[in-house]
Amino acid sequence: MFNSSLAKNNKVMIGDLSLREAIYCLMCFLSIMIKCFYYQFTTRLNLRPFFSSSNILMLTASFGMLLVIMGFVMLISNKRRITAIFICYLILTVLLIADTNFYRYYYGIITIPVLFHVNIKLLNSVDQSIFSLFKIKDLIYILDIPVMIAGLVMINKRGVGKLNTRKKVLASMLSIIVGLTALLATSSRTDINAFAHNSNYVTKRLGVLYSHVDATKRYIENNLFNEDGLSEKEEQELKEFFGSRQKASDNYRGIAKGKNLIVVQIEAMQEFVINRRIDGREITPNLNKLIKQSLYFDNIYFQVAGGNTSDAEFLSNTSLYPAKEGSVYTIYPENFYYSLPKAMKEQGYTTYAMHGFRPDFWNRNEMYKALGFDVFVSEEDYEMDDFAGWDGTALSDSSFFRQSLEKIDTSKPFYSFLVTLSSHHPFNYFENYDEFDAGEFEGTYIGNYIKAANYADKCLGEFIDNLKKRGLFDNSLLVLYGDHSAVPKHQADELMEFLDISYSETEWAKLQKVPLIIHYPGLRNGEVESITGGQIDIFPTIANLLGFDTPFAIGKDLLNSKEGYVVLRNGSVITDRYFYDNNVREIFDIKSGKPLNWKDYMHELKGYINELYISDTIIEKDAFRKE
Ligand code: GP9
Ligand code: MN
Repeated sequence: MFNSSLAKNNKVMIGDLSLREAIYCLMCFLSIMIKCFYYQFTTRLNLRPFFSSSNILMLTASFGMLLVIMGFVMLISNKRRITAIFICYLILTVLLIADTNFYRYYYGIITIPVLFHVNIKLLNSVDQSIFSLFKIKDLIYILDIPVMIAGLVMINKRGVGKLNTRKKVLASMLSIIVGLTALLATSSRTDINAFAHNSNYVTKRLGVLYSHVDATKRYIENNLFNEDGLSEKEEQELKEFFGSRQKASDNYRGIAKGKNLIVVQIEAMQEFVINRRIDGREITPNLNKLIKQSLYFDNIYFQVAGGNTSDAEFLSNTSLYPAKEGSVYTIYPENFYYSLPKAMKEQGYTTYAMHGFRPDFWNRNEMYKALGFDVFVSEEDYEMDDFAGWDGTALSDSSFFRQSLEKIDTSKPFYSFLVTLSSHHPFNYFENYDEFDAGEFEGTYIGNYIKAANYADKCLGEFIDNLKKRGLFDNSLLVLYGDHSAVPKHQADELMEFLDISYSETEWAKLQKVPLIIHYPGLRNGEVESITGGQIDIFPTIANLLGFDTPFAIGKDLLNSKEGYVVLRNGSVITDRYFYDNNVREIFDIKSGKPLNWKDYMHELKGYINELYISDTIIEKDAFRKE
């Protein structure tokens, strides 16, 4: 279509398109290609050298995707064609901006399940967090918009070339066929399904545009074409899975039987701040003190996905994995779950979920019912008398802990699940907090985080003192853990500098840990247990200490397991021996970081990753529901 050049009505023509129109299409095309390229590298999904074979594969697939999209636009009427191209360019630009910010916080692309909570999650309370992720260099996304608008106005004024229907269909088909060929050629070289499906792997290999298509395809397959209810095969698989679980020993069984259970999930508390000092000052003096009197697990990974805080709550209260995409709290609040609160209730405990924020956030009001909590104490029940963290309007952890203890009926056995909030990303609130001096890191992202962690630690100290005053400290099983990361990957350099280590994927993976502290008199208090585990192991570990079984937990009892391992939601696996990175399908020695031959571990890995499949089946098919 671009082969002959002649003048018609004072316009330079290329075939039947005006030269201006052709240049405009090309500019839109190139602009989106550059933005896609920028996305892949700013998210660190793709790494230098820019034109390595895997990056060329990704670029070819992105090129193919754009040709397919353009092919469809070509079919639009002559009058509207150029406007349609502009709209298409604009939608893709907005999508890429949204994808970039979303990725920096959630490590994934925006998918249909994610859109389920877009109204609450992205547009309301976390505005501050989301905008803080925008970087000056991201202006690359919008700088050309005025030029494109000017071009659109000019071309529309001067008139466009007229393609007859036959030529339009031909041009469209040509574009689609070339695009699909490029896509097929690249996707056939990418084994998307090997092991757990991982959207980031698809994004890395075939580009962000194609990964949206892939995610939507999967969503439709899973939701429209999947039969409801368990198939016989799936039922058998679940039976085999749960039937084959065996404990290695029976240590500490029932040591805290009949005692209260207090679980605190600490916002963004990562393991690396524990026992760390800046110029001699402890970042978390109260937690460090508690650790000396407790059993401390220092090798516990967070396993959250699109549901972030709510996923951590789900992991520790059900010992299932969070949903593949989006938040299980938002998508599956009507399922039947075997849960920690239900198990406690069966034993006569009153169960409380406590969080000083809006009850509808993360759909907690619905989900806490499904998990079986008797009482949900939310922002509506607290007196909003003190504020700290986030955007300055959230109830402070200090007030939250103080008021929470007043709301628990301690005359009867209880399980209280407390979820803190003050140390929430982006931590700017603590920039001027002068109770902790972050030294050379003052004013930096890490410095602000450390101050937030120090504030959270101070409130935890007050809480523990209060428990002691009320005689609850030695009379309760106390469990504390962090919910998820505080430092997104795009800030990895700052963290590495702070910790004085050099970056590698294995080192980064090893930093994705949260502290897990268990306190009860008679435990191995003062000891550090380094078995590899995750938040999914919290429920079975607690159950053992309280003296009951968890026949439907996927996690393991950390006090009675031989080998440590954790499966992350993206299909990566970390064990006491190695790190399998499912984003690149490579395996490394956990200590030295040296590459290993992953084929030697294939069988073992398949067994671990099967847990994701089992959990997804349970959740997607509501498999525990009896009726
Ligand atoms: C809000 C809080 C924050 O209630 O739990 O959630 P997050 O943004 O960390 O997922
Ligand atoms: Mn959180």
